[in-house]
Order: sequence, then structure tokens, then C-alpha cells
Amino acid sequence: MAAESQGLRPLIVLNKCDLAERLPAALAVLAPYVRLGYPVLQLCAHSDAERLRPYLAAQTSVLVGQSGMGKSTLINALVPGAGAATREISAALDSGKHTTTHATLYRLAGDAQLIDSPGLQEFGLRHLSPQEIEHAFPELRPLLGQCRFRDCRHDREPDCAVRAAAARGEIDARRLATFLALCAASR
Ligand SMILES: Nc1nc2c(ncn2[C@@H]2O[C@H](COP(=O)(O)OP(=O)(O)O)[C@@H](O)[C@H]2O)c(=O)[nH]1
Ligand SMILES: [Mg+2]
Ligand SMILES: [Zn+2]
Repeated sequence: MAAESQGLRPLIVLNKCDLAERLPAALAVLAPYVRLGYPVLQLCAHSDAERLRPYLAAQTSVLVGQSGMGKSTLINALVPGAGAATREISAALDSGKHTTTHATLYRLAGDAQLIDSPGLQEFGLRHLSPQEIEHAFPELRPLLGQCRFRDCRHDREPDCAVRAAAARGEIDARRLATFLALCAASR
């Protein structure tokens, strides 16, 4: 949603695919995003991080995700000598929770730049207005302007095109709940 709101092209990277017993549950969580057309790249940062490289060419990319998902491990696999702190390194240095604490930009061959980020703690969407949040949900865009009320919040209003689409199963229920929670937080 943050990427959509900024006009960035999202790629969902599903890391740790070597943990085969967890893979079906992870893919089930991602299914609504696949239905929306977002590409999903499955990999294991320890063995086939190279599969990410073609997606990074000639542009700046940022790795965003919860702490522990393997962002710094990916950086170290793709950028020789990067030395990004991972959970192993911070444990060895006995620094406990100090892994990635700030964003760092790394240069790759082929005019590519890759930014490692410290996870989602500093990350919010509260700066977005309800209108900007609407546009961060591609599945809502074709419905905007079709509700009875021009300022419909898609919450309890009658003749709401968004809720009607959700009732028909055309909008994922969890995505709609997230949308309503984001709108409530931005008011
Ligand atoms: N099994 C497995 N573990 C991984 C993989 N990638 C990263 N890890 C481990 O996940 C932990 C967190 O990795 P780290 O790169 O520090 O995550 P970050 O917080 O997203 O930067 C470390 O113990 C990594 O070794 C992977 O593909 N498979
Ligand atoms: Mg990190
Ligand atoms: Zn509505």
C-alpha cells in the first residue's frame, strides 16, 4: 500500500523458501496479492539470492519488511563486501537487538542501487489522507465515485459500491478491513 501510494512498483519477495513446511501457509497469505497482479518471487537468501538481481537492474530499489525476514542477508548475498549486520552478526557481537538500525544505500553493477531498511517500526501510513489511501488499493480504484455519497467512507453508508463488491467476494475481506483501519487512523 505504501508503494502504491508513492507510485513505486512493488515486488513481493517470499524469502526462506527452504523452510518447505511453512511454504504453503505463506503462499496462502500472499494469494490475495497474486490475484491483484502483484508479482511474487520465491527464494532463499542463503542459496539463490541471485534470482532477485534481474529485478534490480538500472533502478533504485528498497527492501521493506518486518525485522528478521532476511533483508540484510539478501544484501550481503548480492553486494560483495556489504557487511550488513544480520541477526547472526549481532548475536556474535553480543549486541542483542542491534541489527539494521538505519537505512543504507548500496551500489550494484549495472546502475542499480539497493536500500536496506530497518524494518517496519518507523514505518507508517498516517501521513496519507483517506483519498490517498483509497488510491493505494488498486482493487478500489475502479469503484471510486460509484458510491451513492461522494464522500462515502465505505463503512456504513447505504449504496456503497466498495462494500457491495466485497459482499460479492471481489475484494478480499482482510484487505477491506485494513483499508477501513487505515482510514480510521488517518482521521
Ligand atoms: N532458513 C533461512 N533463514 C534465513 C534466510 N534468509 C535469512 N535467514 C535468517 O533470518 C535471520 C534474519 O535475517 P536478517 O538478514 O538479519 O533479517 P532482516 O532483519 O530482515 O535484515 C538470520 O538468522 C538469517 O540467517 C533464508 O532464506 N532461509
Ligand atoms: Mg536487517
Ligand atoms: Zn462507499
